[in-house]
This record gives sequence, C-alpha cells and structure tokens, in this order.
Amino acid sequence: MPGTSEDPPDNESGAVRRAVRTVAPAVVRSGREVVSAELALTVFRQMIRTRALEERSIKMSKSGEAYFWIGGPGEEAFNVCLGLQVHKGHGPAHDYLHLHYRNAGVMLAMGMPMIDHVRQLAMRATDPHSRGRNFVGHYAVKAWNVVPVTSVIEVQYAMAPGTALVQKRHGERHPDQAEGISVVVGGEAGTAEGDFETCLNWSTRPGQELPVLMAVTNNRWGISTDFQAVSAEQRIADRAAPYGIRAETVDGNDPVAVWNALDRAMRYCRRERKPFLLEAMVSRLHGHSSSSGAQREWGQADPLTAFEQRLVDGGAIDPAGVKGLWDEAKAEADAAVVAAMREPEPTREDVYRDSYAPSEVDAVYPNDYTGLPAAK
Ligand SMILES: Cc1ncc(C[n+]2csc(CCOP(=O)(O)OP(=O)(O)O)c2C)c(N)n1
Repeated sequence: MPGTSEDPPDNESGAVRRAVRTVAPAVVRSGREVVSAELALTVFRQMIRTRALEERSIKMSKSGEAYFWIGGPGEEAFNVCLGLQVHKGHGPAHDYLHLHYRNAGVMLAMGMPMIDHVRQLAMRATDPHSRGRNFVGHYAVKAWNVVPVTSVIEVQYAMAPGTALVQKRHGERHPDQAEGISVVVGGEAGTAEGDFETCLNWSTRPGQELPVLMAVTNNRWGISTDFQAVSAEQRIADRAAPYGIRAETVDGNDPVAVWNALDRAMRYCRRERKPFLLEAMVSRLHGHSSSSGAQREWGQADPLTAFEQRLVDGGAIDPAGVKGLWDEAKAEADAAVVAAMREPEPTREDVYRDSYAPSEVDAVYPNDYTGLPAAK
C-alpha cells in the first residue's frame, strides 16, 4: 500500500527538530483556544504513554505474544483530554463511560496501569476486564463506571441514555450529586446504525432530556469503507440539528482545541442536564487493526509529533525533555509486557468462571451454569 511502511520517512520517532526559547511559557495557544503550559505537558506525557503502549501492543501482535490488535494511534489527543476530564468514580453521581475499542488513552489518563491493558491483550487470567476472554481494549471497570466495551459496534449509543436517565433521576433526588454525565464514544461509520439514532432520540424527549455526551471520533474510515463514499453529509455533527442538540466539530488532532471543546461540552451536559454531540476529526495511523497488518500510514497527520513541535517551538519543553518522556514511557510499556507474560493463562476450569452472577436458579440446578434443565 503506498505511504505504508514500518519506518518513518525522515527521522526516527518524529524527533524534535529545534528548540528556540529558554523561558517556559505560561500558556499554550491554538488560535483563540488556550491551555496552561502545565496542563499541556500533562496531556503531552499521557499522549506519549498511550502511543508507547499502542506501539508495543502492535509489536506483541506481530511477534505472537498476542493474537489480535486494535487500538487508537492517531486518537491520543482526543482520548487523553477526555480521560483527564472524566469525573471518575462508581455510581450515578459520577460519569459513566460507554467506550469503544480505540480508547486506551482515556483509560491511561484516568489512571489505569499499562499492565491491565497488556493482560487483556495477552489473554492472561489476571486480566481485570475480562479474565483473558476478550479482545484488547475491551475494558470494563465497575469502580469507574466503565461499562464493558463490546466488539459489536454502536450498541453503546443505545445504552448511554439508560445510565444518563438514572443520573438525571439521581440528581433530581440529590441536588448535591447532580453533575454525573454519560459519555459515549464511537467511530463515524457506526453512526449509520440505528443505535446512534436511538441515542439522539432518547436523549431529547421533551422535558426529559438526558445528560449524554455523544462523542464521535471521525477517522473517515469504517475498516475499508471511505466515509465520503457512503455518506451524503459532510459532518456527523449535523445530525444533531433535527433534535435540537447542541453540537460541534473539532480538530481532534489538536490537543488545545480538543481540551476546550470537551470542557465546553461536558460543562454543558453537567449543568443543563441535556445532550451534546461532539465530532472530533482524528487520524488512523495503523490501519483498522492487525487483521490488515497494522502498518504505519505516513500520509496522515500525527497529533503527537505536531504537538511535540509546538511545545518545543514555544519553549514549554526541550528535546532532552521529550526524549526523557519517551524513554520513560517505553520502559513502562516494556516492563508491563515482561510482567504480564509471566502471569498465568486461564485454565479450562476458568471458562465458566465470572460468566453468570449468582441467582436463585443456582439452588434449583446446582453445578449447571446455564440454569436450564439437563437434556434427557
Ligand atoms: C454491528 C456490527 N457491524 C459490523 C461490525 C464489523 N466492524 C467492526 S469495526 C467496523 C468499522 C467501524 O468503523 P467506525 O465506526 O468508523 O469506527 P473506527 O473503527 O473507524 O474507529 C465494522 C464495520 C461490527 N463489529 N459490529
């Protein structure tokens, strides 16, 4: 495929080209948007950690240490900015997350250790999300309201109004706990499915609007289907208009723009208890998944190298500082892989473990996980 290879066209790891300032700036700008330099560096570091983990994950899928890779290189700016702004916790006073399979950056920014991602990728019994059963990136964290990710695309958009309804009711009964919102994330191709319409419809019933942040990360591809070829509209965000939903399309590769767009959208959902549709234009730097080879595609904008250059040019960090962050992140990812690969795989007995919650049926049909009468 043209423009596809494992090696960067000019320099190793998009290394920084120049540093022009010595006095650290207070803020980092993008057009009219601003974030503090401190925040910009926090986002930058998390983006590097995410990329390092994804690149190590791809290597695992190629070396045979893992069987399948899918993830979000090219979506780090959006994912990290989202993860850092989540009100993390358990129950309706906190945010619910209905993610999809490209959101490692959200989870790392929220505080998930790298090894928990690797445990799932390597199908270890220690995988806290699915006990080694599910694909990588299919997170599930009850303590953080991270609803299990499913490979079946778009169903998360039909579920989000459910948790948002609970949050709205909870907030009406407990006004001091009325800021929890439901955040749902998916790609643009999936929005052609009815579940997306369900979300628009259920979150806008008159007088019963719901605090749902519908995020669509638009990488312009549904596996190998070009968005332009199957969609008459230019912007997914325009789908919000008939429902009276507020919406915005943002450059998802620009962390400063994304941070502010998410801040606006989340504040609106929290305070107004109404939905918002945020479309982020992102890149897909390693194709759809390992099924299509996961080679680097150099023709697309890289949010990480662009931000790196801006931070160095503005004097927020110097090249040595950037290298230090990369060394640290790569070492963290390597250590996570080494540790996870030493952990046990699930056993035959583990197959039925954690599949069904205890129920009254258990006493009626002991030792029968299906709960159904035995076949005669
Ligand atoms: C209901 C359903 N239909 C089809 C598929 C196969 N499938 C997996 S990913 C994908 C493309 C999704 O594209 P998009 O929604 O744009 O998200 P992206 O992968 O580009 O982030 C498809 C069609 C699926 N998993 N589930």
